[in-house]
Amino acid sequence: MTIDWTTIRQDFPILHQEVHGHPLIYFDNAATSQKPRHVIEALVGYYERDNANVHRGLHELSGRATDAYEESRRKVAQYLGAGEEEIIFTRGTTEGINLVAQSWGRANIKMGDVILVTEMEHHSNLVPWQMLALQTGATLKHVPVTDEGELDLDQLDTLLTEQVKMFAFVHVSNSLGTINPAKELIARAKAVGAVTLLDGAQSAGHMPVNVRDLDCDFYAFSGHKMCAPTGIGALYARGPVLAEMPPWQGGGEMITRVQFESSFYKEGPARFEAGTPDISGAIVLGEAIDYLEALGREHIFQHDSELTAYALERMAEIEGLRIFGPRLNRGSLVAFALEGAHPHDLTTYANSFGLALRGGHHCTQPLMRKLKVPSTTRASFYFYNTREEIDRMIAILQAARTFFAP
Ligand code: C6P
Repeated sequence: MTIDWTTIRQDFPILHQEVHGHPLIYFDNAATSQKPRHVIEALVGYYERDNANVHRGLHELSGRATDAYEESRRKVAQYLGAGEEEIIFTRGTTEGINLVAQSWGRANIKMGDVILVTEMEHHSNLVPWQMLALQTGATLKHVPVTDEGELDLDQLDTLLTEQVKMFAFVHVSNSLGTINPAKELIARAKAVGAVTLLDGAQSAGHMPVNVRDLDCDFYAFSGHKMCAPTGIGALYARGPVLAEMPPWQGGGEMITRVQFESSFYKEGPARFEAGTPDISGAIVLGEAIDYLEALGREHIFQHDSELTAYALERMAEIEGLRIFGPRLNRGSLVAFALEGAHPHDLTTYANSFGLALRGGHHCTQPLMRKLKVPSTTRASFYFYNTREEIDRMIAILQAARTFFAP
């Protein structure tokens, strides 16, 4: 199947505008992706036709909203190769990981246990485990990152002991682009009896992901990084693990019977979806999945990889530009530093030419310390970006080199 990516670009109304007198180049896709018309119209259509609360009313609209909400759960399950009873709707990756830490974690982690993460984790996959370690007396350890920006797998044998009860790590690093060998790491964790959580924030919308094949216990992702709105995401929890998890938030819809003294909880995902959920978000996440599936994640991955390889090749032409992360086998983002330019100043400079980059620590402060930089500038791509946009970025960075020359 040959995809005409320039036609696909027409599906994204926001991309066709000028910023500061220049055509917008949106290279901040790792922070959030843009939304195709199909998704925007589905959101409007839901509010114009079907809006009602789910699982509550016995009227027509409530029935429609409930059916669409549950249909979307089936789509997420299929997208990840999971069962629909294993998919919990969340606000996004951050909430999914906090749910696991506070529900599974408080029930299973005790004093003396080890929670293992890596040095390249986003704060979302670090702070919730720090909180759990403080609550339980467990110890938090991390797998170091090599100078090439990959996990130091030689250290893993020493770190992965039988004390490790949870190994939580990022699938694709948002600061380095590294694609971690998830399947191998999960197998090694299982061999010592550890439960595994994969932070899928940067992988879910960019590559084929099958949780059964990966064999992880948990996989968390955010809809807004894969063409859906902000405020919705999902957590995959392996059936037998989910069945043993206590609720973490109490309220409506997660109970079967409530008395003053105590309550009885529902089974399955409903136990973890207290209160009115983001109904429209969940439904539209299903629409975004349809959109991505029609393109094919293997095609998206291939296109994004070619763009990234081209960006790396062209960026090598710029003197004084340091690129972070591995050369090969990386996700569709490039973080860099330009000699003499603070990342925030460089990002502001780029913005004056309509180029949206991200400058900052990208919520990976421990990694920044390892790299010995306060922050970096990052360009992150998605399937609607073009080589021509990369050429324009190169011209802007070349001009920046002169502008910021020490
Ligand atoms: N990274 C970035 O610009 P939420 O905020 O819950 O949707 O996703 C959090 C998150 C977790 N893990 C990884 C690997 C991530 O990249 C992110 C979000 C954004 O890189 C915002 S800091």
